[in-house]
Amino acid sequence: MINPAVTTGPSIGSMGRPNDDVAALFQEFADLLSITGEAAYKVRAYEKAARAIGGHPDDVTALDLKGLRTIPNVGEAIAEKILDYQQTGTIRQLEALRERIPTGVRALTAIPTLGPKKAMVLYEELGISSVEELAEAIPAGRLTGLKGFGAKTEENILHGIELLRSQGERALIDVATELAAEIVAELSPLAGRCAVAGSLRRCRETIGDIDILATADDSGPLMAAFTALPLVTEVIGSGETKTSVRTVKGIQVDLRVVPPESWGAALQYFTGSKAHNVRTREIAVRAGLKLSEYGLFSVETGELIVSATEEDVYARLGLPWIPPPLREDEGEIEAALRGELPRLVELTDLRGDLHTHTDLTDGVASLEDMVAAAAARGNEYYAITDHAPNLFMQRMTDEKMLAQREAVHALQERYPKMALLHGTELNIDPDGEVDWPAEFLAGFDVCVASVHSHFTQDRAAMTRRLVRAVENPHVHIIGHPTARSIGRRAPVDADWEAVFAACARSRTILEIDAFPDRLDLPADLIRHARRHGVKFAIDSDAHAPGHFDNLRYAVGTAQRGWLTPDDVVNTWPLDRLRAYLRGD
Ligand code: DGT
Ligand code: CA
Ligand code: CA
Ligand code: ZN
Repeated sequence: MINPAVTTGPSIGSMGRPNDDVAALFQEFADLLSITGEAAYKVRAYEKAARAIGGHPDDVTALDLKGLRTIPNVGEAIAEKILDYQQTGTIRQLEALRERIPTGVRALTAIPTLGPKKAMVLYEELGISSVEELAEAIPAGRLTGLKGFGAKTEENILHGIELLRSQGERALIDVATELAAEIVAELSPLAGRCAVAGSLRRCRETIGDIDILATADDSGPLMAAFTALPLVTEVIGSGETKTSVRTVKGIQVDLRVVPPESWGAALQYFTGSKAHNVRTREIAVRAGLKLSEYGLFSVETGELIVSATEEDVYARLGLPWIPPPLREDEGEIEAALRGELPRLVELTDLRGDLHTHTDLTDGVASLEDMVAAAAARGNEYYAITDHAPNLFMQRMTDEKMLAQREAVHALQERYPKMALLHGTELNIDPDGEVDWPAEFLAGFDVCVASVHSHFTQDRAAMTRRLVRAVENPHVHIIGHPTARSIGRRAPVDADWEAVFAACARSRTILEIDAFPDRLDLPADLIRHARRHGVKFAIDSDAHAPGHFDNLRYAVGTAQRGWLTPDDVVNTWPLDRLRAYLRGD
């Protein structure tokens, strides 16, 4: 579930790994420290440790003090806490903080636009300890006169509450994907066929519940195996065709079992979306047919016409098979009827990665390890883009950057099949300026520029800021353009029409950042930008080799944005990419 008090931010990894559990505890520790007003550097130290632990290849619950100290960003104090966890299953200082800060205050920090300090003020001054109370207190004028809470702040908080409510209790896509894969693996040996349907198959950015479909002549053994899975915490309901459970992650999972001959129709039905299915059913009705999860039937005779595969079902409706990410009734039926469905970009189309980090800044792996992992994935090119100096906590200097460039050039000799590009991730300041003068920027092969601060500027200021960065001739790519953090921070407010027009004019690329809590640009804005002729980069923004696996979520997002390989610059051969970056 998306609960900012307990998620591990950008390092959410595979479910149930001990490192992820420990990382989650340190992230929670950091969140709680920041609520108590602890110094920012200390909070960040725990956040960095959480990321490092989440990205560490070895099980941290099996390491001794010496082993723990080899993890980047893990010092004496943090290593001791991990040892504490090994012995007691928790961290004493964390338990103490949990006792001091009511869960209600932690719930307040779930509002994307409300920082921890302000949440604590609301609790201490007004006794507000739930989102509902706060939602009532603002219109009732209870915050009026409270120091640090002007009209603009109140408006921001109300907007944040709205955002929180509209998201509801939805899971991030990586958590849902890994949970679903585990369940499918467990059930497959007992089923004829078994696969994921619903919003997860459509690659939606967040998942309400997981839908799994299986075939069997007798559903009994499958249902029994499903409810007996160790990760099931509660059986919500169980019948012959459908069983619903809640899992350790709080996520609901629905299993539906149909006869083998209904597979295609059932998969089509339970993949949805509802809006898409309404359209396919209408088409069936007009042809004298009835479409249900059991098949496509003749209305007149009741005879089953097809249902074995999805392709059969679509074909009988006069349609080509439609890729699940397009099934939202947003023009895919019309495009299919015209024979104009896009050839969607796929993971295997990607030839390189244009936004990655190392432990020179906040990454947790060395340059050598990141490059080796990138080569092992078969990349044809790979850009190293560590943070620029204006993100002060990263302590970047010109000297460090130039030394890294030398190291990259030296490393190139070992990788004849992968071109190494030396780049940076610049910070777009409130006026749209970036770190470093033009001469220094000119030395990079690729410059990503991103918003990392001042997220709440008004629309006019934010638009000016982004357009200025887009028009900077040294900026090639805008990183995570809306700067949203799903469940934590709202997207920045900008006139996207103006930003996309500027990107098209100046041939500035927009990123689709693969972190499951970013997925930024979001799919609707991707489609919008594409209509302007903008190009995109599908980037991992990896801070550890494990993060390369997130790329598939960015590909899913790109597919929901209707992108073809031609729209995505890192599917291009390096020559074409370089020419585009140069502006030829
Ligand atoms: P979610 O779970 O909120 O992320 O979104 P979905 O799309 O997975 O929705 P869900 O789990 O309620 O249902 C899964 C699919 O099953 C849905 O996409 C289409 C199909 N479905 C469920 N209920 C209905 C219904 O009442 N009518 C139609 N046509 N389809 C339905
Ligand atoms: Ca669902
Ligand atoms: Ca469902
Ligand atoms: Zn960034």
